[in-house]
Amino acid sequence: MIFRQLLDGATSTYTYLLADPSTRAAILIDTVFEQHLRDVAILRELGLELRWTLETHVHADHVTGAWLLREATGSQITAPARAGVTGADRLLAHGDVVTCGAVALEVRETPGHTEGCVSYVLADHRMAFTGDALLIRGAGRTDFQGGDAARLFHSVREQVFSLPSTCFVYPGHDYEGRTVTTVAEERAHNPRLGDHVREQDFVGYMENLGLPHPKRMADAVPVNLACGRPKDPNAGPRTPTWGPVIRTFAGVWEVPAEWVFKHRRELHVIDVREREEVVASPLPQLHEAIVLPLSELRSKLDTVPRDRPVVLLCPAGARSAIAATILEKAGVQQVASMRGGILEWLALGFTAAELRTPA
Ligand SMILES: N[C@@H](CCC(=O)N[C@@H](CS)C(=O)NCC(=O)O)C(=O)O
Ligand SMILES: [Fe+2]
Repeated sequence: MIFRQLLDGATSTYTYLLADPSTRAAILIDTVFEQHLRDVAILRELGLELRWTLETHVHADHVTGAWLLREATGSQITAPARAGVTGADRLLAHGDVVTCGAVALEVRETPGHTEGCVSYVLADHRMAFTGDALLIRGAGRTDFQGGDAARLFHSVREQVFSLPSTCFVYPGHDYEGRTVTTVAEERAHNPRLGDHVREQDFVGYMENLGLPHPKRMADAVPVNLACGRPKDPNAGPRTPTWGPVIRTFAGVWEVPAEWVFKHRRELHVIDVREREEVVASPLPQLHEAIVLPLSELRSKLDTVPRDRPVVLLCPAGARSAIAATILEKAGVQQVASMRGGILEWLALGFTAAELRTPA
């Protein structure tokens, strides 16, 4: 199985990617709206087709990326049946199985953090995704959205701690950067829910957490109840439309050399090689390209034209990637690095002169 654990640092939320290596079909568990382009990038770079998005619950601290991903990839939105959401393609109840090629996830209702929480367990019981029911050495709070400490106690004991002791447990969040635990570890060492803790101790513990409500709760919950569909349908991180621009998992906007060639007269092309390199290099200067070396870029930001999209290039597309990031941070709206660089340009059979604009 292909497996990735992805982090949204702003909310300490984990998103899990599971995919079948032979059919390339993929599942994402608990996506984050703001991480849309990251999720699309990892799917593209690993050659995966997103089949399902899964939620462990209606989140109170962040907005799900499920709706954006369905728009972008045609994936199907699932949600726990008891979560009360509208707009899902499939509602999941206890005992249901979500399959995706050879990957199968069993649905276990684990209410208590919220009324509609579920956990997902791999069919061979090697991994469980517990959302905020069981956290590493902790448990999700139980003070809103139908939360109930006694129910959570039974959910974890009966649905998670009954799994094999070696089963890996992947939580929905970790606020200390811990990534994974096991059933045995939590049974032995979880201070709230370990085998040594009685139900009334857990309830007393949870009633006295005294946490402020999540900062984004009032905005996030209604949107999550609509599967992440924002009130403004154009909101959210989207792929630009000025060209076939993609955001890589490395976080760089890129366009293909072939497209740059065809559209070169509608762009500003900037060569970020050093000046002496442009003169001495066996790689020719593309004639209409502006030479603005990477080492000068930060101090000459105001010389970068902004009236057309800006495409950056260098020998292989490495330095131009950094340059694109610098310009993006400087507020240039339409900017991308040319994938593969001048080497790719030449490999495609284009010559240096072809960037010349006819007089
Ligand atoms: N400071 C965070 C709070 C996040 C929060 O309350 N997280 C919930 C999960 S949605 C939780 O159960 N936290 C457990 C804990 O902090 O012990 C925010 O404002 O978003
Ligand atoms: Fe939560």
